[in-house]
Amino acid sequence: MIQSLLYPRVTETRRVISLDGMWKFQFDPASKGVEENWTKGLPDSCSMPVPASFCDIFTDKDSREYTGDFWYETDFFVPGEWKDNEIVIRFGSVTHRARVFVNGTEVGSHVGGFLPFNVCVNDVVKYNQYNKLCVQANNELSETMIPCGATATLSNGKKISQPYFDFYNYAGIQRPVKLLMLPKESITDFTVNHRITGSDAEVDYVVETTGQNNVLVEVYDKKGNKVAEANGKTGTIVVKDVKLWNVHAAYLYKFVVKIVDGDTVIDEYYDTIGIRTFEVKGGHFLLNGKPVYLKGFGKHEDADIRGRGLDMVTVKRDFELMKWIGSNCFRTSHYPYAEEVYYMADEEGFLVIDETPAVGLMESTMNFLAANQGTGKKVTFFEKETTPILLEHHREVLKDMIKRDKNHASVIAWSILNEPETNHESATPYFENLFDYAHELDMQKRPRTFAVIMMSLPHTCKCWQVCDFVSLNRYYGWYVMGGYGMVDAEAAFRKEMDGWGAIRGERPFIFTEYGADTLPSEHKLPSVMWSQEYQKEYLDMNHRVFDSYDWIQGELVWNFADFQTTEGIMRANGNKKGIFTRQRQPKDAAFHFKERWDNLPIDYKGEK
Ligand code: CKU
Repeated sequence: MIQSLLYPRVTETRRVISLDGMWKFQFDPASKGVEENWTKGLPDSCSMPVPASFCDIFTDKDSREYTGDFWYETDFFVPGEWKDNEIVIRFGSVTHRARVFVNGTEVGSHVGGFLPFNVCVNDVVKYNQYNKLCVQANNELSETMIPCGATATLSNGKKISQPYFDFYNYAGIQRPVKLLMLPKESITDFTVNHRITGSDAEVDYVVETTGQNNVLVEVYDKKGNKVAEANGKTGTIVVKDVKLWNVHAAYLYKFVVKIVDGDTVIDEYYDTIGIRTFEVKGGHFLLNGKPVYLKGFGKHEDADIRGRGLDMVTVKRDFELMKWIGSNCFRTSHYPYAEEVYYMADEEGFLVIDETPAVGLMESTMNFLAANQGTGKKVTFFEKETTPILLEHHREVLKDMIKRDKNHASVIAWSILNEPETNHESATPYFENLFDYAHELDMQKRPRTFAVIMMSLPHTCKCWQVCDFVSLNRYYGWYVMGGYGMVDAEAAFRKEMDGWGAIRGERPFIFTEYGADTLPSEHKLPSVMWSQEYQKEYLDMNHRVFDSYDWIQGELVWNFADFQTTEGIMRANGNKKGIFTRQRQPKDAAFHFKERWDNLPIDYKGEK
């Protein structure tokens, strides 16, 4: 079966059964599961909710920090009337690797922890009976997959994850698992691209199917009236008097795709799609041709106990908070989020910068030391023997992210890496390869960017030119020149911005990170770093700088909420740069942002 990333939907021809709930779970530190037939059932398991990260559920540290192979098991029933169809198990994500076994037979595998994959199980399932599903998962980090990291072994023989990134390496079956029944001849993909022509829209579309029969596309408005239709696997649909999708004013049409043979509907799929255009032009972001200033957050999928497991209560609360505070945008730092998040962004009219999990592509102190032990010489990150393998995997992930997310009106841009090493020219070909590929894959040709680390400056960064808009992560007043040194921080910040101003051409810039760790318990007059008062002073300084350059076209503060990281002297039980606490309550800075963002017009610094 062709790998389809379409979001599972029930229609006349399709069925979906959720497999979420309590599964069986077992660690496999010796990686002996396959050999010992765990593929048919786990010998000594405990129960485990799906979806969830397993880590914070346990009360002992060995389990929380567990690194290596671990297994999940459940039983699923396949209805007899599904015979002669395609039977598929669809994982929203398994972090970071998975091998899937049904009734003891391996039916598929996947590498990469943040995107969906399907396994086809027709040949191995028993109909009208329960079937056994076992998943061997693995959460070890390496330099040949994204996110990058290492796996070390402690003196007691246990493995430990060493992420080259600043978020906890949560793992498990973290997103929903679904059993699908699809017809043999089915729709595998569907792509749209919009053009506004006066009061109408032209929507170019491409449908992919597994067969030769004809395809129909129908568009319905909110009330359920058919407003347009077209015939054929590719074509253009004209939507008259179009209601455009807009910031906080989303309008979604229902697109229905059918494979037909005369009067018979062989397959039917639908999706909710907003019609809009988005481009970078003349130094501005233009949504439906009008300038829009980006206000919002870098986020994480992160919450108490469930870790990175999809939790719709948290997702909904986050959107309520993002609306309350007056934001209009977020970046899915540092990996593609669950599909449910993008559907909510479509509905709520939020702009999303969609990011791959390419974080940690940098000689951090940890991996730099390790690399040097072996070779005795310093290699830059993109000059390693393993770089081609990393690039291949990165391309695969980019392809699947764009394939999965390309039809969302909310998705306005692709962030292809976060804070990679860019000060050596050996990095440039790696970037060009991926940026070209993103354009090739995306029919809408969304603008492309990557988040530029503090050490990459106007005169040192060798890669910013590949961006359609440049995204800076900057911490003047926190990691450098913090506290009473704020006055110097502001001067240094302005100096850097003047440098960019001189070379940027027409490109707009945004900030994808700026922030200060802040403990909600700490107040101090006058301020000290970590106090709520300092967070406000830090933000005031940053905003003063942003407001004095008209080519700075957006501000996404780091971070929406406090989040879990690996323990260490730099982090007080996690990163505390949240504007909200991890429990999604406001710090003082939240009111500061509300005041600012409620008063910034949507076309702030737009053409007059
Ligand atoms: C954030 C050197 C800046 C690294 N950057 C990446 C992000 O993942 C971190 O959480 C900064 C921080 O708070 O340090």
